Amino acid sequence: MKRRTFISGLMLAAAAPLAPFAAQAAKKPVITVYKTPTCGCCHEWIAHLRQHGFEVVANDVPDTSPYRSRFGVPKELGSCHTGVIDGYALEGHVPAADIRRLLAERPKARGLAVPGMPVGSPGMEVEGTRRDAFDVVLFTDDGRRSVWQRYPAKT
Ligand SMILES: [Cu+2]
Repeated sequence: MKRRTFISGLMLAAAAPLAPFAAQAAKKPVITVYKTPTCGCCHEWIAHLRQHGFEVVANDVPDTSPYRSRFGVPKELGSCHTGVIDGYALEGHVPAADIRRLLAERPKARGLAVPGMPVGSPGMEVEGTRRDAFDVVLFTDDGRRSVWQRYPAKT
């Protein structure tokens, strides 16, 4: 009898802190995106993010460059759209997996960028065309850059 009470007490203690975690897991991380209304590949990138469990709030703007400045994305890392999640900037066609890792590891950085618009990056797939090699770049406010993830060309 005594042992039984002890065990159920333990189970209660274990179950209690799980509740807020479950609530957090059910809440999808939200990415706010700034793009131009005519950008088709931006739209495809957003679809990729949604497929991979992100919630996306998309804003059509006449020009995305003010948002790059606002979120600290260097000009030379620029692409066709700018997103932001939890204070991190996301520039261009950054794969969902790399954003997940960013949120898990939380490096001291301004954000991630896939400069330009590499063919074969998420949202830039062209049917019948191979993927170009591209890097996801981690960048900081003080100008440091490092390769967060390397994607080799794929035939
Ligand atoms: Cu694009």
